[in-house]
Amino acid sequence: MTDDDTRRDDSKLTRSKREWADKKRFLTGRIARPDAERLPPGQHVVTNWPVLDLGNRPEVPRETWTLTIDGLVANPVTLDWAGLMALPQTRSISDIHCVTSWSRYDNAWDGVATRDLLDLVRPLPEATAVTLHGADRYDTNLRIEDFAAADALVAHQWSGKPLTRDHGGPARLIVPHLYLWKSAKWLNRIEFRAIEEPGFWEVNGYHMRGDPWTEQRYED
Ligand SMILES: Nc1nc2c(c(=O)[nH]1)N[C@H]1C(S)=C(S)[C@@H](COP(=O)(O)O)O[C@H]1N2
Ligand SMILES: [Mo]
Repeated sequence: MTDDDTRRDDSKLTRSKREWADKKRFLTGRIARPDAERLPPGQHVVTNWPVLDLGNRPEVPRETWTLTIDGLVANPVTLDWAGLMALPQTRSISDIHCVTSWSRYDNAWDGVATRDLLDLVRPLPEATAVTLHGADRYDTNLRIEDFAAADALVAHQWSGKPLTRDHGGPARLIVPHLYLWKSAKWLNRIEFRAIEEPGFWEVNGYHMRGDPWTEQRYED
């Protein structure tokens, strides 16, 4: 990357951040946590990476993969693989917390930050939520400010290698600050909505938001 490129990226990021600050949107109120408080309540650390899903793991080749971003946005798009790769690429290291009680530290993700996707599609003012759709017909809901978290991304690599089919490759969502069921695998559609509609697990009793720090596991 040349100095010119660096400057251009910085100014673009600065511009987006200023716009969000102006709109007072996407403020998640997260604070940095000391290492001793790294593990949310009721969780234990694993070093393997369990596979969890509905059992139907679709084979989606990169050649035919698409991601549609539509609903309440000014500029709906359907990206193919080249289109995803042409967007700014982000590396982000984060912990995973699964509602079934395991956490896995220091996962290195490469992909496209959800903030860069927001810049591209420009949600309309009435958009307050997104539904994420997987190619296995799974879906899950997020508030727009959770989707827009600084470390959330559409990930296509884990530990520097292409994301495997079992873990949702070629591309999945990663929203590190919520339980992992929010992170849709085999992601093929992001739908912006005015009203937050519960997804697959949310209809089946899981919490609408899923914050591990306050143990939002199931709705009462
Ligand atoms: N498309 C899709 N995404 C999904 C699921 C699924 O069944 N289908 N399961 C969710 C659940 S419940 C969990 S715990 C995580 C598991 O991700 P992993 O298999 O990579 O650990 O994926 C989430 N994303
Ligand atoms: Mo899960």
